Order: sequence, then C-alpha cells, then structure tokens
Amino acid sequence: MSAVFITVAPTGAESTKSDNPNIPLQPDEIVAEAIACEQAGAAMIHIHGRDAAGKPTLEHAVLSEIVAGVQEHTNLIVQLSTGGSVHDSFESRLKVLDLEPESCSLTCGTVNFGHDVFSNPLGFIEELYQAALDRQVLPEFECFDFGHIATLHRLLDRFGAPKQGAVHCNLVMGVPGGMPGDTRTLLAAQAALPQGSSWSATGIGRASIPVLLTAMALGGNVRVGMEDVLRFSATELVTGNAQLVERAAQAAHIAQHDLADAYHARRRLGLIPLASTP
Ligand code: KMH
Ligand code: ZN
Repeated sequence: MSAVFITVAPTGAESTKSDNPNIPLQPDEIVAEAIACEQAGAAMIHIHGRDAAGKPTLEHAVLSEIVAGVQEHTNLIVQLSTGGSVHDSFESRLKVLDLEPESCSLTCGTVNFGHDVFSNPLGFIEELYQAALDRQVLPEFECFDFGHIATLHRLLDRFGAPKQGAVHCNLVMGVPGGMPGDTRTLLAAQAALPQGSSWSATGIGRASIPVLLTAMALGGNVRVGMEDVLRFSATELVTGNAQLVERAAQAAHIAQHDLADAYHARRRLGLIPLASTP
C-alpha cells in the first residue's frame, strides 16, 4: 500500500470564535489541538499565530510559544505560515524565517481572496525562497491558481530545488478568487506540477470533500483543518481539528493508503537524511 500524510491547519488568519467557537486561537489551545490531531493521524502542522485579542499576528514571541509547545508535546513537522494575513507586510512575513522552522509555506503568486488581495509579487517570492534556502527551511509551495504553478516552475529553473529536501507543493483550491476545488481542476493542477514533486491538496469550505476524495483517489497527501473549513456538514459545525483529521484518515483508509506518521513524512520530504535511518 502507498502511504499518504495529513497536514493540519488548525487556525489560519481569517476566522473568529464567533464563526466557530471551537477554533483554537491562543497558543495553549493550538498545542492541545496539535496533540489531538497527531493522535488522529496528522504528520504536519501549519501554524498561524493570534494575539491575546484573537487578531492575526506574526509576532515572534507568539509563534515561538506555539512552536515550543508543539515540539514539546508532539512529533509533528512544524510549518510556519509566511502568508500571514492579507494585511501583513512583506517584511514581517519574511522575518518569520528568522525563527528557522522545519518548514514554511511559500505562496507562488498573488490571488484575489474574497474581497481582499493576497499579494505575492515575483520579487517577494524570490526573496522568500532564497531566504528559505539560506536557512535550510523546507518550503511548501502553495499554489492557489494555475499561474502559481507556472511561477513555481520559473522559481525552480532560476534557483534550483531545495537542497535539503523534496519539492513539496500544496494545491489550495476553492478560495473565492483562486482555482475551483473540483475533480477535473485537481487532476489538471496535479499534472502541471514539476515532475517528481511531492504534493498535497486543500479544499476550502465546500470544496473540502471533493478535494479530499480526489486527492485520496490519486494517492496524494491532504491538508485539512479549521483554517480551511468551519462546517463539518451543511448542518454541523466542526467540533475541533481532530474531527477533520479523523475524516481524512478514514478517507485514506477507504482508499487503501497507509498513513505516514511524522517520522515517515519527514523521510518522504527529505527532512531526515537516509543515512540516519535506524
Ligand atoms: N491567510 C492567507 C491570506 C499561508 O499560510 O501561507 C494566506 C495563507 C497562506 O494562509
Ligand atoms: Zn495558512
């Protein structure tokens, strides 16, 4: 059986407790969700920070507190968001890399984001990628649209693949303004990725189920979590991130894939050198 891994994105930068009271915002809440999600089958966590009032922040003190808690209590691969919120400056997003996480998100282009714009001009993408390479932080290339995949090809042509690991991409589908989250779009997007790359897919809101099922049918990895979806069904709110991880683990089981834990996901992503295999 082939193995797939699950990333959980528990918080994001957009939703509030009034959207869903179960969303974890404070460091202790995020760490508790991380523990539950690892037990439910997650291998990686994509982290955003919030301040005491619940507003998105890239403050290093907040991010460090979350990372320290996750690392103390879980073995999850830690990925820090460099996307932040649509209001964050390029400078503060770049500075996230000074925390030298194991992985970072790196969005490969600008996209309309509802009525906002998530801005990622080429110069910024290149700077972020070079900083990640310098610090040996493994980027996860976030592609919200087909043009982002074209930019990823250009980035790799110009600067090469990460030396410390795989080219790992996440297809983010169903953002209002990005590519739709349906079967035929996922098939086409996955086929357009650089050959041999590792990939996962994320469906936003109503796209979460079609994207999850299509990714599993293709043997791809998935990202799920309350950053991306707050309703479990038309009539139920998500009760916690572990509920979404459990559903993704069930889908993997039905599709007859093994679940890669954090250790095996690290091996797949080249985060553990083969020479150190026990
Ligand atoms: N919050 C979005 C504007 C990322 O984490 O890298 C950007 C985002 C992507 O969530
Ligand atoms: Zn994010």
